Amino acid sequence: MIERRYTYILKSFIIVCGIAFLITSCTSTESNQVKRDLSQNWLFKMSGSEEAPLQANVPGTVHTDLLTHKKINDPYYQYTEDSIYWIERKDWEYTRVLNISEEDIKHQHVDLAFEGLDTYADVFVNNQKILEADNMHRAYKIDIKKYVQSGENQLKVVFKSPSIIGEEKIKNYPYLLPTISEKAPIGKETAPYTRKASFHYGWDWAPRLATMGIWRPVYLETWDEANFRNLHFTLNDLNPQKAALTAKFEIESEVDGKATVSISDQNSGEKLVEKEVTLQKGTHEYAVSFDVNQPKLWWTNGLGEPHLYAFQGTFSMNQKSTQKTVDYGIRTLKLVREKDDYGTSFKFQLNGKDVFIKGANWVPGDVFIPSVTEEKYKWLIDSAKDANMNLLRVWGGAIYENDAFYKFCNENGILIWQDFMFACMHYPGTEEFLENVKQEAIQNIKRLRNHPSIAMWCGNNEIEEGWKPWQWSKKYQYSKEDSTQIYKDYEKLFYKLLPDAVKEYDPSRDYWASSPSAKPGEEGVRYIQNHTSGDMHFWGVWFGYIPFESFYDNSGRFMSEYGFQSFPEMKTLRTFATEKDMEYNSPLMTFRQRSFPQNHRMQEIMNYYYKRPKNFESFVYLSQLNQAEGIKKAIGFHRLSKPRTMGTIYWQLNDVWPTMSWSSVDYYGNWKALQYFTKKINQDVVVIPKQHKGQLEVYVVSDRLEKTNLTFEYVVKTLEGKELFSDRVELVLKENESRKILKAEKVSEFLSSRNVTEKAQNIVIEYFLKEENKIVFKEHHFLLPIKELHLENPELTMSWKKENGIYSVELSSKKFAKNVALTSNRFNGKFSDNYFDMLPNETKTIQFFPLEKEQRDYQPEFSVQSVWETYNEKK
Ligand code: BMA
Repeated sequence: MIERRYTYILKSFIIVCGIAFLITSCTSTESNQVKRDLSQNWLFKMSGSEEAPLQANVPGTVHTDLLTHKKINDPYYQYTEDSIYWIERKDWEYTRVLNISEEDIKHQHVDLAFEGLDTYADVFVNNQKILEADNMHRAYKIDIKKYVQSGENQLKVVFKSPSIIGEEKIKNYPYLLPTISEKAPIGKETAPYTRKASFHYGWDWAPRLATMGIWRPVYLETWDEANFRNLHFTLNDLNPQKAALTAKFEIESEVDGKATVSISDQNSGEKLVEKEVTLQKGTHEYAVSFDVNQPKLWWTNGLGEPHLYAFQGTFSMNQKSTQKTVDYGIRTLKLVREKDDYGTSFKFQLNGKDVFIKGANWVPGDVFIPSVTEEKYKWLIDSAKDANMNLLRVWGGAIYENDAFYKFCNENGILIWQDFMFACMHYPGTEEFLENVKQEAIQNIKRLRNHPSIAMWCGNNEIEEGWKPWQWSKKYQYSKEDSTQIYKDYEKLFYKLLPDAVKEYDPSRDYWASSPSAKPGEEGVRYIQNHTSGDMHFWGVWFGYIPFESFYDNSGRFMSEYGFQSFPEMKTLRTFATEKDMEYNSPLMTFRQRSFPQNHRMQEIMNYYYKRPKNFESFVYLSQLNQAEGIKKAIGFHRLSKPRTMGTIYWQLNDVWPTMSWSSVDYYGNWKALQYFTKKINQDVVVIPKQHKGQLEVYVVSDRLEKTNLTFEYVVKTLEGKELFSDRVELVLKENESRKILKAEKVSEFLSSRNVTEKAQNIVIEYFLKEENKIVFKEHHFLLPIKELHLENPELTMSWKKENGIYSVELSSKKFAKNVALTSNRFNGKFSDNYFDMLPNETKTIQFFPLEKEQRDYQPEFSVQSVWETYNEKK
């Protein structure tokens, strides 16, 4: 008995120190709250099935559990998606034995906690129902003390079909709610009624795989007298000498009594403050203020170090203590919307400085969210950082992300535009629905508000846009009354409930009702996105059949979405397609494409700029290059348009499954051409040529917060490498400046005024920025579409070696080579550079970084191509 007890205390001690809480050290005092992870030993089966239950993974999903037992084919392979639709029409049971010790039962509280249940889940302890969960975005905690006894107890979670329940809800609602993107006919679109990641019902980049499961950790927590529920830091005042902060301890207490709260800095070991507090029965907050001297600030990627303090809060009562540690960044951040020469600004000010935002929209790393490993989060956020981004937008049709996501963003200086989980549809306005959403909002605000990376909260994605410009009211033929009611319900949620929750639980952060919108709160005009106010989604280039140059006519104050699709590389395609599927418009590739302009759209725009590719492999390469060139034009134009435009985030960084899409990093983590182009165009000082409507302008742009001395140099050359003209200008750029440096009313005049008689087909202009005689930026510019250039066989050669665990690939070209691209044929990963031009007789060494470390000992295989090979057979 004594031995058992000792093992138990030891186990608890280890768990408290390591697993669930973010505790970085333990004091010698006992903890009042003991957590026990319950992710092991689960079994699952279809409800009503006679078959023996099978081992399940928790956190996990029904689909991935079925796959593990080979009960279904790979959901991402070919057409499997449709053949496994039946899974979401069934109910599923997850069970495990819950061992409760004599010691557990002695505690005043035995809480069963689910951090996430997807979605309609009835939870039973010893066959007594203790919970009916109906919101994937909420955590649930229930005191089960009265339902358990010492020894073995039965825990069961029954997941009910989200679409069958959804269809019931449709029947019970007075009218259909408008929605787009769900893969279901009108009348069967259930997403608006269910608080589940909307993209699970199908989206224009996602399959319909409406899974179920215990998708986040589950644990047991025993405690007595008092529970340290939440710790919240706020910054009250900041100057170079001192940051004045308040820490609020949320304590649930059974008793009135004395307790101590303290804050220490885990990095320096210094105790910053300690205070005795008088606890009152119930759940209350206890505040303690403290200062940090000579504070080190948190800065975004590119502007400085994202310094993090490890503040540990300790709550002690009756010789027992509980700790929580928070990685906290000291910074001020606000969204500035004030009248200016162009309308109303939309810019983020970090530590008092205007920051030009460069980033992308983020979707989950997998349809089956529990499958996203920490390594995958890290890889993707490192990819954002490497591409010189400083913001990701957590888009509203998916999930409030996992803690790992925020942690990596904090550490890498990546800001987050955090949507609430509402996108492209209207929602019920019932009391019940609103109360559910209120709890969801409060919980998620409280979970996320300490992260320095979170820049602001946004109510929804594209609902204001849907209501007016997309004319949902007409599409669903609502009566005047229903239409009025739907919009009233919209306002209740996005102009009252959510902003009130932000005001109460995270008052220092800004709230923006909908992305895009122009003037939230101003009756009558708020929904129309425009160029003078608010944020803007510009989709003309993909949906509107217009070329990339139209980005130049469509920039607003902050570009929060725009994009163009490409295919992922062949290695990725081969994971879901067979050789006979390898055509851009084959039945499989058409099935896979969920956006209405279809794969043809890629081909069509590609034809403006490139010669017809000789085969599918060349098409895939060109699709990526074409996407990269197009989005580069957009980013470049947004950047040179500062201070009118103060942010550019394209759609989308990553993928939820292997497919063709707007992403710049594919499902397996391989960088597409766009990611390499983004890395370059996002550098802090750049040259941006803009050639539009026959006119040429060249800009130098700096995102630095200090004055910069640069030399701008340009060289006009033939493709054979002969210099025809060169010039240079010394520059002193102000902080955050965009300066026009060259201009030609007519592109042809650019050459003639420099006495260049060579034909534009044979011309490349090289732009350089030099700082202290070092090249800090280099760019090629062609005056004609690439298909009109006089390219010759570059005779590329390649060899590779491995030294000290690093792969380097050596490349050489005999002639000018346009957009030389390396592909790793076996291993996923990224190169130090890719899709670059090579001058005649140039050699270049490129490194390859495989994604999975354990693959380092295998032999990779690389291949290389450039534009010339897309329409010529190699000789
Ligand atoms: C945006 C997003 C998504 C969508 C994407 C591509 O507007 O908000 O809803 O997937 O466009 O169409």
